[in-house]
Amino acid sequence: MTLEMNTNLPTGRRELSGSPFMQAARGITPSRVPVWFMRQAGRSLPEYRALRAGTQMLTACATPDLVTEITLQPVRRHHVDAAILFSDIVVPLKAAGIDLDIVPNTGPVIANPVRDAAAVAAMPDLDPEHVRPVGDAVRQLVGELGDTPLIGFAGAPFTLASYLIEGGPSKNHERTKALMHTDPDTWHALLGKLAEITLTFLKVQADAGIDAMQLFDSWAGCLSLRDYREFVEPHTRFVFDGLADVRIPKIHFGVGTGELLRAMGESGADVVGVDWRVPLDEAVRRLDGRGKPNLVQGNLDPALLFADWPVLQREIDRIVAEGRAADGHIFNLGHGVLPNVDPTVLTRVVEHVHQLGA
Ligand code: 1CP
Repeated sequence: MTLEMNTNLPTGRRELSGSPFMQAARGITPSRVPVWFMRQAGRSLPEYRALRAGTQMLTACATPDLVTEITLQPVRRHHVDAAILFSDIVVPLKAAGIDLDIVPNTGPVIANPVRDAAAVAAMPDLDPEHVRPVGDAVRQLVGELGDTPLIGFAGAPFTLASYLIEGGPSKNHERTKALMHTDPDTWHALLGKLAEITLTFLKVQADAGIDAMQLFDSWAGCLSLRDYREFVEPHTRFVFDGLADVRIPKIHFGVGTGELLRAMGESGADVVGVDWRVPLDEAVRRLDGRGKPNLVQGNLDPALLFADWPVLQREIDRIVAEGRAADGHIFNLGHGVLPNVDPTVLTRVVEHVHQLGA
């Protein structure tokens, strides 16, 4: 089954009909199984560490030449089937005027966490002008990528809310869940604002020419299905609904989302990212019957990149075989590349997936 809605490309966008990534993301049998890696740019690459030396993460994200070069590095090195824009999920929050920083070895840290109705009311909106450097980087990249598609991305409202409420990375998301249940009005007001910011950020990238997009709800897997449906899904759906006219493949991903796969697959995305906990054929069973193709992305455990090659090869073979249950499979990890992985292993994974054929 093909995703007809995605074959009507807006004028001006690159066609890329021969790209295995675009084919699989549209439910068309690709010439080979496409592969890219979440966090393929970044600390696993010595050329990235050299380029980033002395430049703050958020400064790098606002410098189009740096974004372009860092985005291209893993494409040149690993011959992956897609590039992902080098940026971060907190970039639009910072650009809107929220006081935050990305602290090395920690992650995003928010100066004034958002924990009550007054703080939500005071939150700024995102003007597309605020993220102009991101659009500039996308325009530069589509000119340099040749036949390789560019994936844009954003953080989903829930995952962004967790950083804003907790003030930084969190293991248990306790303040987030407490606010959600104690003060649902404030919760929905916050997620509504974040959904607007996310939509604006993705529209800027779409207008600049990205070929696909991924909405990261990395931490949604900490929620029950009931809470996800009530407190999160309407806001995620608002984002996808707002992009309905942007006819490029939309991927939706989170970690530990086995119980949520169906709901995530009903929120407006075309492709569902799966972590390593659920085999892809089982993920397809959970998604099936939505009246649209079952398109999946994943799901090699990033820790297994540290295993011996024969072990890793068996895992790749298993995942590609299980992926054949889907109408389209994009090979990826089940979460991001870990920083101290040997990058030559990543190149070898790409070669092996490509050798396995269509
Ligand atoms: O190559 C690529 O994949 C693009 C780069 C990329 C992406 C897709 C970065 C660069 N960040 C992201 C998205 C992102 N950022 C997510 C969603 C993806 C995921 O689940 O991994 C999340 C949750 C964040 C938040 C974030 N930013 C963290 C995680 C903290 C936590 O809660 O555990 C961290 C460490 C950052 C900083 C960051 N983002 C990116 C890089 C290369 C870095 C490290 C920079 C530095 O420390 O200087």
